[in-house]
Amino acid sequence: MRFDVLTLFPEMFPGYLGQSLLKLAIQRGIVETGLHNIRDWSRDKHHAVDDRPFGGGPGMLLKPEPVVECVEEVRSRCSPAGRLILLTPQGRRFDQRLAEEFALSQRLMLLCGRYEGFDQRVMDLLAPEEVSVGDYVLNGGEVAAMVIIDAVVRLIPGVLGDEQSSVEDSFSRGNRMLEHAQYTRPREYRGRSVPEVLLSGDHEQIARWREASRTERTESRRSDLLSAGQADSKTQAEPKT
Ligand code: 6GU
Repeated sequence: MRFDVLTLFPEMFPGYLGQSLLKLAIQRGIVETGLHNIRDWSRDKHHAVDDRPFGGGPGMLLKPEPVVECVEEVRSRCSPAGRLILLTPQGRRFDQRLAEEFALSQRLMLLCGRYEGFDQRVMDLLAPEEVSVGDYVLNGGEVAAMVIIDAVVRLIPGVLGDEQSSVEDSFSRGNRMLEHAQYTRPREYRGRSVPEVLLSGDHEQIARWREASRTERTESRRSDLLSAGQADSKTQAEPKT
C-alpha cells in the first residue's frame, strides 16, 4: 500500500515514518510512502502558498493553484490514482470502520492543510474525501495524516507479527468493546495485587473475568459503543430509551 502525503511541512514525517512498526513495513516493501512539499508547486516568485480571504476575516487561506497542481502531478506519477483525502476539522469523522475501509485501498493521498483552510475551489475541483480526526482544532492536517496512516497500517496483512492482534483491537470489526484490564509482573506492586484468577491457569475463568472487565469498562466509560454495536448493520445507532 502506498501513502502520498501532500504538505507544507514534509519534515514532520520522517521521524514518525522511521519508527518501529512502520519502518519495518517500509523495509519489507509492504508500505511505500511519498512526501511532497506543496510549496514546490508555487509559481509565485516568493513561493507564496497562502493569501488573505476575500471578504475579510482572520488568518490566511491556502491558495488553490499550488494545491490543485501538486495533487494532479502526484496523482499522475503512479497508478492507481487511489483515494484523495483532505484533512480538515470540517470532514467526516475518522473511526475504525473508515480505517478498515482505507486499508482495502492500494493507495491513499493525504492532503494536509495549514492556516485557516483551503480555498473552496480546491474542494470543488478535486472532490476529495474530507476527513477529520475529532472535534478539536489542530494547527494543521499533518498530525491527523499520521493518525490515519498509523491506524490503517496496522490493518494491512503482514504488518503486525500476529495477524490476530489487530482483529482483537477495540473497535475492530468483531469487537466494539473497550479492552479488558491487563497485568504483567510483578504480582504485587505498592500493595496492589494481580487478580488471583489471572494466575489460576483456568482459561475458562480467565475468559469470563476478561469479558466482565470489558463490559464494565465499556458501560462506565463508553456506553455509546454498546448501542452502536447493536446497530452495527444499520447506519445509525438506536435512540437511547
Ligand atoms: Cl484533519 N485537521 C485539523 N487542522 N484539525 C483537525 C483535524 C484535521 N481533525 C480534527 N481537528
